[in-house]
Amino acid sequence: MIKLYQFPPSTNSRKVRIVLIEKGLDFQRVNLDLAKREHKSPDYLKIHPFGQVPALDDDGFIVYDSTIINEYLEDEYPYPSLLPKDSEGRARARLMEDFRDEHLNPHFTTVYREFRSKPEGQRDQKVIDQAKAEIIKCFDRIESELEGKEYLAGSFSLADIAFMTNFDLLERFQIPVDPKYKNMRAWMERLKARPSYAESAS
Ligand SMILES: N[C@@H](CCC(=O)N[C@@H](CS)C(=O)NCC(=O)O)C(=O)O
Repeated sequence: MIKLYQFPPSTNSRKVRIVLIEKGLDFQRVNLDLAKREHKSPDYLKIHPFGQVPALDDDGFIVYDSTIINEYLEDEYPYPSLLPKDSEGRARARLMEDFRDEHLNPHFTTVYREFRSKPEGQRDQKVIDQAKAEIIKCFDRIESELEGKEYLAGSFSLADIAFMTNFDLLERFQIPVDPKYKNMRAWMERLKARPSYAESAS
């Protein structure tokens, strides 16, 4: 039995949910409430030594960190494949996933924290605006990476899945994707139409 330790709104938890759904794997969701600091309990720290979500228990084998979990799932359950076959394509997928993890998602976390921890009126608008500007800067790279392609690494992959987890937040935080980003907008629609997008919402 696969168990996913997760916080439903966490984008990194959703990264793993989408992969499990795309691979048709049955799994049990074990929800932790970050607001109640359940991810720092002594029992959970035995599963994830840094007290973060997600973590995965596959029949007693425990692995944590969304990127490492998804690589594990790809190795252990290779069909359908979520990485290209060739080394160049695999490297490109991993580079784009890293771009989302390290250069895009942290700005969403900044905005999310302002929204979650403070009532409207007490939020630091300068911090929010700066983070939104950094998010919009990332669109140029996404747009050019998609030139002549349906997906970031050619075929649908772990790279696209990483970005899918942020689409809801673009709407929630009112960050428009300008019509000039034609490739990106078409790619977003393609990804949102996948059953795993709606099924992974929580
Ligand atoms: N690199 C890790 C990052 C995990 C992470 O930042 N998780 C957040 C939720 S999306 C979390 O657990 N935050 C609570 C904390 O760090 O105390 C991954 O991809 O799994």
